[in-house]
Amino acid sequence: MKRLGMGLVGPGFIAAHHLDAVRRLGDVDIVGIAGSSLESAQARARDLGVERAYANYRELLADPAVQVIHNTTPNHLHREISLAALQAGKHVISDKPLASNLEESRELHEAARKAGVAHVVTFNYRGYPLIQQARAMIAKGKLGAQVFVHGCYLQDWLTDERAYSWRLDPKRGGASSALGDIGSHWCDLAEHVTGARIVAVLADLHTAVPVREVPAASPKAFAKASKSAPRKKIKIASEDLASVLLRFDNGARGCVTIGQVLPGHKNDLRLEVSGREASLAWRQEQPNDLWIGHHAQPNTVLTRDPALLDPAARGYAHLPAGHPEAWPDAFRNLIADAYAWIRQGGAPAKKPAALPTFADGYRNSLLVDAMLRSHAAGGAWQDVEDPSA
Ligand code: SOE
Repeated sequence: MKRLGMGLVGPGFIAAHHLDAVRRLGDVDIVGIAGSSLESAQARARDLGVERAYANYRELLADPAVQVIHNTTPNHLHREISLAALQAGKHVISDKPLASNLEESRELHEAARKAGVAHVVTFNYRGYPLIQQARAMIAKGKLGAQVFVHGCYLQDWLTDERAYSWRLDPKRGGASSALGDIGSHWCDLAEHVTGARIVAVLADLHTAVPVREVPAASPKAFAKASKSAPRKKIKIASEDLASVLLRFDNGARGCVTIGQVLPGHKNDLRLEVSGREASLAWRQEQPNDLWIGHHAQPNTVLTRDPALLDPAARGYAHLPAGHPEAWPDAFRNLIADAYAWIRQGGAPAKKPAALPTFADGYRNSLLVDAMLRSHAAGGAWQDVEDPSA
């Protein structure tokens, strides 16, 4: 098979995982990485074992050896870089959220549609085998009519007031903070698994840590606050906590809690769907188990075992039962689907069913926007705009 060439823009925590996933594919060359300067790109390239460094993303786009761009920059740079990559005819894999706000997201979605290339957003939690199992079971009607969809996405890495991230700065993080960073994952997963759409939301947003002592340099996600770094106090207006009620187009009701200041919760994404016949519950920190709840018979736990999975989910499990698969494996599954689509030229009809695109990224921005509007309206129900309706 002809090898493909990829290049990456962006220095953060997630860049290493993009490269790791690509290396595991075995048939894609990592051509190089671009940064905000040649020096920073060279330092990062050395750390990550990448041969070539580019002073900026334009040089990377100009390299004919690169067919695929991974955009792992902070949110405020997504629009400019992804647009330029699409215009250069490159396939694009962008981190979530797709862009800083709804307007930029719409623009990227439209540009991707016209570009005729593959366009992917890293809603990577779709890549778990038991998420695909839950989706397949629901599609086959195993739960009966859906009644309630609930869950949370809770983290604690912003608990300490000395912790800071560009995500809290609206100029770099965009219109929302916790909602865009991790609420986006939960909403995407809830719609992907249920096959239903959220049509209305009622949101209560809150900033539990309204003043932070900001270090001179912005740390990466999950980095511990250093005691000695010079700091200044700044006011924070972005939400670090959110409670949202949901209405789905199939009549189901729902609720979700999002927070990044909740001690003890590391990467605690949970999703539960209850129907009239059965319930399913899945937890990101124990991703190899799917709980199946019943009313009139004993509950069960389906442990990830390729032999027991629905055919639609089996391809996402790579090890026999009892050999846990986790976050990097789910991420790799998403990247494998992305490259399968890229090898088909990004033809819409050839997209793997589980793969999230710029259309899903735009859809997600519509949801987050409705939550921001609901909070701004004092907690009133807001419809989620549906451009296809
Ligand atoms: C930080 O909150 C973060 O790294 C998110 O940005 C990722 O999308 C999530 O997968 C893990 O947490």
